[in-house]
Amino acid sequence: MSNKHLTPIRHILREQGLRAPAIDLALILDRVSLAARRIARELTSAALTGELGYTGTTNVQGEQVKKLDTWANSLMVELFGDGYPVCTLISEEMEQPVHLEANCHERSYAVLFDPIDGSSNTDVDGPLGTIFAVRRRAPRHDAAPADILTAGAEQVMAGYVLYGPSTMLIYTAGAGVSAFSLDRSVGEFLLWRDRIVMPQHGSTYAVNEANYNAWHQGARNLVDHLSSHEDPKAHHSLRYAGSFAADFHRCLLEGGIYMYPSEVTAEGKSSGKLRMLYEAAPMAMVAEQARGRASNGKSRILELVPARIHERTPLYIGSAEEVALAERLGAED
Ligand code: P6P
Repeated sequence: MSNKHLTPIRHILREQGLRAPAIDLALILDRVSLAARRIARELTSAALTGELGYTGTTNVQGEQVKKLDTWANSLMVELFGDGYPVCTLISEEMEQPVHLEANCHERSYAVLFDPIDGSSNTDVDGPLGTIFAVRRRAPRHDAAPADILTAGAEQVMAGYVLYGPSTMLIYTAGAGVSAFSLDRSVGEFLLWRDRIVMPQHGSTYAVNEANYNAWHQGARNLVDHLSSHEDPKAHHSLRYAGSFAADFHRCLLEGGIYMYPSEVTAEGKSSGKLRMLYEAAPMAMVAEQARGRASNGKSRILELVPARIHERTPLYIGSAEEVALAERLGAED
């Protein structure tokens, strides 16, 4: 059977070894796919429709909110509003979860997402992403997210959309990583790569080096090592897109590492920037399903249990060798 006509829905319905019933995941992936196509269309016309720029508000993260952040978040809430079997939505743009009691059934799910990843790129036509995770809700749950605050290993599906020269949708449901490219002529995502395996090492690293002086010494040692010309085999080039989805996509296909080290304050405290539930954990599932790794500098991301829905973490993610090097050099010490 030819793969070139496989859409995400047809693809997941063929998958074996999933972590939840295929029909449930297909219904959810259908909504994610539709959101991605609507966002892709909006991004291409935003400059002409006045949808660029800021709303003038700040989100729960304390970040200035772009018009496209708000628009994309509202779209996701709307699409999942009648989105059985999803009853709970958690977003970077919403302080509290949205709970849709009417969608609570024997099998209910939460979708956790960053609707527009890389917002600093919206007004300069840079790459952007949407990152999503799917977790199954406990049998007897209510609006409180206690049963969602578990290790990332509990995710049943995760992935991201990359809005670049093309629009790509990448997902995993525990049976490997698959990538779909949007055929704009028919408005469908079609299978591009199946069972993607991340190279064990790469030749690029992605980090905002402007924060170098605020990092732990271990993170500085790591970047000094990767950027050193002493050992040509160890040397990596810096590629930093300002969008986690874009930088991670390069690691997935060509190897390498993306990192966002914690920054140490004057009081000696440190915390990361990336949010665990809807940035680090979903991408960690994709990375591990492609034989890559994801760490907070000390521990496997998918073993960490967040205490709050917007909890942040330091992050080192990508090829197994580079992430192991980050841990070996004590990046967060
Ligand atoms: P900085 C976007 O807000 C994001 O979460 C990632 O997509 C991106 O890699 C990072 O933050 C950019 O942060 O501090 O380098 O602008």
